[in-house]
Amino acid sequence: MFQLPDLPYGYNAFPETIDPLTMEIHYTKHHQGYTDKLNAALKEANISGKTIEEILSMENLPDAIRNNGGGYFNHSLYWDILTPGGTMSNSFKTKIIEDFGSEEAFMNEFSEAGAKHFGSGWAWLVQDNDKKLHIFSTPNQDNPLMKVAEMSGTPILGIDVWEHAYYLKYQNKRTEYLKKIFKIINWKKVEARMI
Ligand code: MN3
Repeated sequence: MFQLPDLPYGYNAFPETIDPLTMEIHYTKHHQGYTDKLNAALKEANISGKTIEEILSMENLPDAIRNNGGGYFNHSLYWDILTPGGTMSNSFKTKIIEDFGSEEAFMNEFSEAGAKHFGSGWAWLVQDNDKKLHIFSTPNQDNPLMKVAEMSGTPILGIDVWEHAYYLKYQNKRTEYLKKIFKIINWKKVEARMI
């Protein structure tokens, strides 16, 4: 059984970026819903004793596990890598410059991946087996651990671009949400997820 992870902060942790009502609904309804439905789908499929990473990287995932397991993992990552006023370490900045040219180019490419993604989905920063970082987006609750993803690897940063993540505060302005959320990324945690 998977449990909804505790939020590392209160609903009012970043009111300038994520309004408390959006965070509360997103966490207590959406994330909780994916968690409950994942547990039900795993029971149905007789799967137990595996980590969420092991489950999501299986071949031919049933839709209910793909969607709800993705929702469970993706939101757990999302809440974990936010913090008020995060800054990048020099070593992480160096890695970003090495793989994207500059910090600005990285931010632009990431924002564009999120902004241009059609419909619901996620924007990702992923590390491949050669330790190089890549940016891409996935539809719905898919993620880079899944065989269906256009590129697989270790997800180290994931940003939710479903409308439920930003619509109350930003309405249709997804780009504004992406710009603001970059100011509350916990870069130390992102860096710690690198392989
Ligand atoms: Mn969401």
